[in-house]
Amino acid sequence: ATVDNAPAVVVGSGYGGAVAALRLGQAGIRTLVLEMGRLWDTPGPDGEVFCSTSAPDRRSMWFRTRTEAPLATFLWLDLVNRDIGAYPGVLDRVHYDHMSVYVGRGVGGGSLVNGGMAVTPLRSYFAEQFPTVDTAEMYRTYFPRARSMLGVNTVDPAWFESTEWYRFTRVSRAHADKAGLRTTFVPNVYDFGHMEREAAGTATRSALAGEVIYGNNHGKRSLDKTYLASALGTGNVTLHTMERVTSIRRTPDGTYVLTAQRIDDTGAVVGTKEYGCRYLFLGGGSIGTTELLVRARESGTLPALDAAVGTGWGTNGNVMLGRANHLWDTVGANQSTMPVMGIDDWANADNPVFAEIAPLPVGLEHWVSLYLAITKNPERASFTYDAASGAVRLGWSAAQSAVSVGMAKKLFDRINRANSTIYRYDLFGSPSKVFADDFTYHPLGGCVLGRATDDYGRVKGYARLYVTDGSLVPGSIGVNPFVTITALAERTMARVLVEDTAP
Ligand code: FAE
Repeated sequence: ATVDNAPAVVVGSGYGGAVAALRLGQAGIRTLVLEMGRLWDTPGPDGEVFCSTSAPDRRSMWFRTRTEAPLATFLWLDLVNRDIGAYPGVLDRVHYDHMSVYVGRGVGGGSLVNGGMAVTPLRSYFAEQFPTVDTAEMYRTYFPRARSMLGVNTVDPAWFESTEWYRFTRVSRAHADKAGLRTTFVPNVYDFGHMEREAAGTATRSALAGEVIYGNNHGKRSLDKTYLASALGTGNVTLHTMERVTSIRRTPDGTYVLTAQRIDDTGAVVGTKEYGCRYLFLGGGSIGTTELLVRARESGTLPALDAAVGTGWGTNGNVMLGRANHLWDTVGANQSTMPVMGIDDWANADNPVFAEIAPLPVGLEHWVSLYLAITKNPERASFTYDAASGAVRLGWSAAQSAVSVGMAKKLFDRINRANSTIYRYDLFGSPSKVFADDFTYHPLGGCVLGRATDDYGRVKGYARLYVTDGSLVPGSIGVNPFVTITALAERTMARVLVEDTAP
């Protein structure tokens, strides 16, 4: 294969990749972004870019023949999942032995499929997780920069109190109140003005039409509309889609050479390309970037990578669960898919938990209060390389998930006791499964800041190689992670562009 050269290459177009691309482009550095997923801008046969959640088609999931939605069942019936054709769909579920990880695939990465919750972590917990980072500077400069670039906004409290679309949230708030627990509004990147117009019938429905995990056709400020649009607008950034980076090596003159497979809509590899670059930014996400670097170290293409590469991975303590409400406590058939409130018990030193009040928009009354709990699970896992198959494995165990469950259970037992309610047993597959602890939406770590990299994301052992994504976060941040990932990437780029790219 011939080598195409660019001064800078960015792997992945999620939060970390998008920030890197924009700031490189603005600095006048010609940059190539390599993304394994599609560009989601072309309507399908139904006139929409993304498929609906209620009738998912091949656009829903990354090369699957059946969807794998987080809620497997409802009343134990497999009503949720559908057979689909294999296609580079927007949501992937990556399976490891005892943990599967949901990630977005496409230009915009996780921003295409996520709930849009844009939460700045508690300052004291950020400082605990990142002891070498200047916290004052983060909260003064990089968090505000990230929020403003991402288009973070908040629901109008008066509208929230009156709309049928957030009745489910108000019910959960009342139940938390009864247990003496604090709730707090959570900002979002979904345009709440658009959402109010959806409710009024003057805008096409997206959040109010059940759209989220397979993409939002309207209303959401995903990265393709924010950072990436600005990056392309600099004129210095080029984007290649459907190209999966499989290996990284370095030539004696210090050029990084990436091998990328070009895939087609059936998943077949239709070509292999090589790209050479002087500056390499890894934004493949916690599992994407970590897999690339673990493979590079273990297969000997980047042998000087630190032993910390592949360690310090966690699930942000994620657990999903549902409570069964009394018949008179209806949550409503109409539910917005964008969560706007959390139960904040993080200050409880005995059992810190932050729990998002999540929607279950199936279009009928179901009396379920659903939650995504973020617990302070201290368990971490490492990735290993299997030389025979070339596979990278994650050593997370079921016992490590049980720690998150124990913490979530403590909080929700309290809420159930105060309201004389019970858990729902019919949502996660087997008749006894109350806590969904076998998947995470928040993969974090693997190339932790200050351990696998220096304090700015420069990879130890290799000059001009950087990590800018969720792999920098040491397994837990206590809230939904993309604002933190974006702010840390802004901090890295501000430093690197000043110190490392001088002519
Ligand atoms: P990410 O956004 O995953 O981007 C990585 C990109 O790199 C992807 O586009 C990949 O396709 C691409 N890629 C990976 N490997 C390669 C390769 N070898 N070659 C080429 N391309 C590659 O990484 N977080 C919040 O803060 N609030 C929420 O409400 C929220 N809800 C979520 C809901 C769901 C269903 C999911 C799945 C996640 C949610 N998250 C939420 C998590 C959030 O989306 C996630 O932390 C960020 O997307 C991670 O950003 P990164 O830049 O690390």
